[in-house]
Amino acid sequence: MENTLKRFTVNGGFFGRYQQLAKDTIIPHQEKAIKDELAGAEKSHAVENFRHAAEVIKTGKCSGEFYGMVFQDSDVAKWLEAAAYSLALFPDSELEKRCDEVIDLIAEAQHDDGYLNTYFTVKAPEKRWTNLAEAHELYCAGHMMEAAVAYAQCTGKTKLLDIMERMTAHIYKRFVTDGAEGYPGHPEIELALMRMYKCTGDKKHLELAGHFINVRGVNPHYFGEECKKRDWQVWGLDCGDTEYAQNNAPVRELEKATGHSVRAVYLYAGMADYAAVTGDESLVKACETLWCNIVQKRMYVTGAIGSAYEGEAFTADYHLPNDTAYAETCASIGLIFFARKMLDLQKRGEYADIMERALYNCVLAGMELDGTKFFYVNPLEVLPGISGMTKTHWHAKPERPSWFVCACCPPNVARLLTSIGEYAWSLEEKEDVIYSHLFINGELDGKIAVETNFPFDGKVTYKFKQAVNQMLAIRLPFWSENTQISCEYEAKDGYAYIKGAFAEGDVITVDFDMSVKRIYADSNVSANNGKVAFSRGALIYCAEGVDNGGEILNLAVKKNGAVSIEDNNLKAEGFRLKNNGDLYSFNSPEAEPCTIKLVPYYTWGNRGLNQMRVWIPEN
Ligand code: FUB
Ligand code: ZN
Repeated sequence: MENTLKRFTVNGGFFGRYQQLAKDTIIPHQEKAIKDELAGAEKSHAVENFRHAAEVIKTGKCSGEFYGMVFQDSDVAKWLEAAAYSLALFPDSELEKRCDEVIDLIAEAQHDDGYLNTYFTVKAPEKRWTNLAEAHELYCAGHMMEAAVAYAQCTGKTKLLDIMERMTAHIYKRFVTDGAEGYPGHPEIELALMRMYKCTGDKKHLELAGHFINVRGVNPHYFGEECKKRDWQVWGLDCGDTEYAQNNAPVRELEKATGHSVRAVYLYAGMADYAAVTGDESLVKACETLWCNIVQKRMYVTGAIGSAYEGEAFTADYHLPNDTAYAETCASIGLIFFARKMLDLQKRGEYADIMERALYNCVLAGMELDGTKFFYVNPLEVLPGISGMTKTHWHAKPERPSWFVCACCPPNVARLLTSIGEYAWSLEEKEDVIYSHLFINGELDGKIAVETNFPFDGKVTYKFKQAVNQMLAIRLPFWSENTQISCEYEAKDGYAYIKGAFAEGDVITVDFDMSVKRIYADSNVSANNGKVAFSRGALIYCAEGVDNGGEILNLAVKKNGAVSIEDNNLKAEGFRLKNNGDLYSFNSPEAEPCTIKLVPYYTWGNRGLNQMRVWIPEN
């Protein structure tokens, strides 16, 4: 990982559009948001908080107030990280200057002892490190570490990295040298420290990542004990709920993905990364167990995770309600991080399959196609008048806002899209194999050009512009039951291994089977019994009211009926049930034949307030 950032250039195609959009629209939009320049949007104050903290450091006083979530700093960090990747893709001296100015401000907000956090500096200086359960100090530090690594790698500038090395040293002293008890309420720093370690080579960063992973859950009552020692709270979290906080047991003993879903997958990504670097077998086993629990029992067909608003959390195996789903965008991004780290551990196509599923469906649906509006929650069924309105469904908004009070998701999408090359390839020089996980138009090292119109077309061409001596392993996605490859290969664990050496001018053509698939859920998923979902390649489809006479609840798909493809949309034979007028009746409703139009799920909600459904009854 982290070696494809500058080595793979996305050229046009599906993600080329998204990366251009990131540069032209998403990053400027989010910069305006964190600088409170976005008219009509939720106030952020995130950059202003750093200005206030800098004033405190300079004068000991503050003329303003901290505003926002306790983790507001992380919005600035994630924006900076996305901007760093964008600068690597599209050099832009003006953007770089503005990033440098934000970094200067961050430097001014840092204490002499390395501590950095605007909430505590401005609002509660005497309360540092007293509320690990709720107050996100380690989470914010982790995000800023990730931004620092990205900024150094993309621009060569190390000022933010120096800042975060000092903050890391501060944290190391507290938790390792001085032996303070505790671990992060919201995991994130584990994966960030792994990035710090890989970037700086400083073994203390690795040791600190290992420390937080190893101590977690050894004392499952830590947050409860901490809570009793303090007289303040952020929002009154139940610190005894150890499943919510993934500290119910030492991490190697965890068997189910529980609690807050973003916290969970960030933790697992950190664990997998640490295991890949250290070769810790018991940790690998735990990661495999947790992975299987998620993808076999707790994941939506869109790659979304987290079934409940309450706690933004996983609930129980097979509990996957469609209309009340939480399915936070960040959680699917975290699942992608986890998948990518599992690929570092083991080259198994199933990890990349899930990465692809979460990316092309839940994550992309998290953003309006024009890049200026975002979903936090990504339900699989939406009914205006109920969704976003009733108490049970208020979280499941039918339309995307331009910013949020809690704005974790939008900059997370921005940093993922701008660093997509990291997820498309593994370049493992030692093993002599180049792995192609995702099918994205672009050029690797100026040596291999990938041409494709994926995800709409199943043809992918690998053209060798120079001689390549490594083996090429191309993922064989689970959805393609009949893949044609223009040369000999050996299939293993979901990859087609093609022997090098390749000469300049060599071309490999891959044709994936893009036939439409009907998907049925395990009958334990009560929400989906008797229903069908549709996919074509990586894309999951949904029905929207705007294409189907406004009303889609009364539609049913015909069993074994025809399905055709038109302009990347689907048309399925079906029925519309006639309403017989009574709430309950002894008469079975009449069914009129009709055609049901289905569009890719990631495009839903771009044409006004609208009903939407992924799982449709089948008769
Ligand atoms: O707590 C920080 C972030 O805010 C979480 O990851 C999201 O779920 C949201 O609660
Ligand atoms: Zn989020």
